[in-house]
Amino acid sequence: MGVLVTALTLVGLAAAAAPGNDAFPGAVIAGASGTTSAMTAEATPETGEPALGGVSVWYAWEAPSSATYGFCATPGTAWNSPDTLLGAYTGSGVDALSEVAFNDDGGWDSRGSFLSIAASAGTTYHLGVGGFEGSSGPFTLTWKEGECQPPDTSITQARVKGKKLELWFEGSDDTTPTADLTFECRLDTGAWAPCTSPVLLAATGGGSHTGYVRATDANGNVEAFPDSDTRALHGRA
Ligand SMILES: [Ca+2]
Ligand SMILES: [Ca+2]
Repeated sequence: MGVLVTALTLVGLAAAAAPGNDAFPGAVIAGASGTTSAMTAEATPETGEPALGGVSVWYAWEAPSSATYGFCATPGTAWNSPDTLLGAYTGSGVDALSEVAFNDDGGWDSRGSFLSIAASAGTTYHLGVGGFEGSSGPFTLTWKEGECQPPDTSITQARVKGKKLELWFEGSDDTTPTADLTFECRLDTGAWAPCTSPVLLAATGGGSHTGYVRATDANGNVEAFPDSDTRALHGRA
């Protein structure tokens, strides 16, 4: 029994080692759009590879059409979330790549990496995800035609009106004009509903309540990390 437990432990340790797409060309991703979750922890550099903080993982993607495609490496909100780097390259070897685009900082807290490339149908692009100064951890890679960087909302003012929470907010985006953003709001775990600033969110009782606001841009990118404001509401309307 002791031997079996030891063997299982070793299997577990092996699974926590380098990601499966650590070495170029890594994992194949396909299609006009998609999303995949991955990890840069324990990733290693290869001789001659582009500067990706020494924690590179790789994806190979063949463009299904000639168009602009956006790629986004989005870290989560967990304690071990990385500050990602993202590069798009062409070429056949990890030490002979030509950079098409590169991004360090993007997104709501500048830890994500978002880029767009003018892709040619049938050309294979290599996407490398790394981390600033070796920062590593879990992230999500998404891609779609156009661009994939979600907008960012800021709650600029909040006011308690009895059992209601009134919020003023504004949004910004890399490509969509502020006036063309759409917003959704909710109170606590309620359903998202279209809203404009200022919004009045009604609670059924007093106590601590949290209002959330998220934006969607013209390319359908929904803010992943909504802004929120928590207030103690009064028991009476
Ligand atoms: Ca690597
Ligand atoms: Ca956008």
